[in-house]
Amino acid sequence: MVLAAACAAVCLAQPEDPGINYDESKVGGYTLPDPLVTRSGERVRNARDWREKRRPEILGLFESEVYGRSPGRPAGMSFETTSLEGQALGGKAVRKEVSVYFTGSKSGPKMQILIYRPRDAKPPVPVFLGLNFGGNHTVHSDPGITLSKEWMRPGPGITGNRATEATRGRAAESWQVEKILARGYALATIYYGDIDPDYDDGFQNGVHPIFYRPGQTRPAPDEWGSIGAWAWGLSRALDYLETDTDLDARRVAVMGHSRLGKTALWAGAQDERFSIVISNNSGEGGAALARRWYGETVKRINTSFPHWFAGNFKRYNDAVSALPVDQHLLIALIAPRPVYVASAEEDRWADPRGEFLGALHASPVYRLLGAEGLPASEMPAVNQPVLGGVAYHVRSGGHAVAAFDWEQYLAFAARHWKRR
Ligand code: GTR
Repeated sequence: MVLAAACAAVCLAQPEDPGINYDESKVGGYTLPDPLVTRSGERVRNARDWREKRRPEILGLFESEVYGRSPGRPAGMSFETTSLEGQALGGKAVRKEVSVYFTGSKSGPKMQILIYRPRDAKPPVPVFLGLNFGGNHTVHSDPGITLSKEWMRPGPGITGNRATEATRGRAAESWQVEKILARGYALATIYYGDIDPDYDDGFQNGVHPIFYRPGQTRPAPDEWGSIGAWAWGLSRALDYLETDTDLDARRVAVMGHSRLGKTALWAGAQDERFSIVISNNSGEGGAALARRWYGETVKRINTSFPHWFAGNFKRYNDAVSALPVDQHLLIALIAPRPVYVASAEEDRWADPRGEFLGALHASPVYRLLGAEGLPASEMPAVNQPVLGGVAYHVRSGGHAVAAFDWEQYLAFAARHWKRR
């Protein structure tokens, strides 16, 4: 699988790396920034203080120090339905493909959204939205999905950095399209490389150059990296969903795995139109606390993937305690909207306990806003989800999206969407 391959390159070297710790007794002490105290020491006493003072402060810090500032919606952006099939998946689904032309020009950067919705569900249908790693054609073996022609990382079934038919349906396990449809929900998905190919090219390809000022050749140190761009793409997809009367743009769950789990959190933190946010094994730079010395570190992620974060984030490589935020505050930015953080037991690189603590320490903000936090104070047993306004589970097995994960996400969404 693409994910396993991506991890293999980096993760195999871990045991020899003295900067990487897997011993819980060596994690050491750390002090987290208090979600309910501003930088100037003012206590956040109510929803209004949070909204007007602390939330903008935290959001601004994540922008300038971690992911970088992103632009808004380009004025000329346009949408085009490129295919529509009313009897897809043996008659169970309507399948649609939509091109999003970011600048309005068909020859400029664009992304292709693949949408399945249950044919027998009454519109408007709630949506799960997520970026995929290998092209839209990998999420199901359906021969009607257009094969991606975009750049792909070398691997099985990839020839000259382009996908071949051999990769069709390869990620079906991770997407569980039939399960989503059976619940009465739609799935909308986009190949993340449409937005920004995932390699360090100094931000020459992808969407960054659209926004360069005259003479600018790369983002400034406080401007978006690739995670910022992918999250921006999710918001542009939501712009489209708002125009599609078969879909309910007020009930969109943004979901992502691993680097795309980091992306889902950042998208949900910035764009309050997302109704639910789901982070699957997002690890460092996602739900896991950066200050915990366990598994991947800030320095390591910035070294392996120099293009993911804002340039400024590298200043914390050897000074993580100087970060004015930590990842619980990213989750807190999603409050009071429901958020689900999921770990996998063997995914130590992502620090399951650190992910749990990220969810736990975001919870005071949920409670301040009158929502339910995480209904647990200790990490739950394996395969025992805890579901509140903040939800968490640690699944048995490794770094992946499994059917078990989807079952929890679907139940979580049903529970929250029913209440509205
Ligand atoms: C790893 C990276 C993780 C995680 C993962 C993935 O190599 O160190 O932070 O994002 O890749 O996205 O598969």
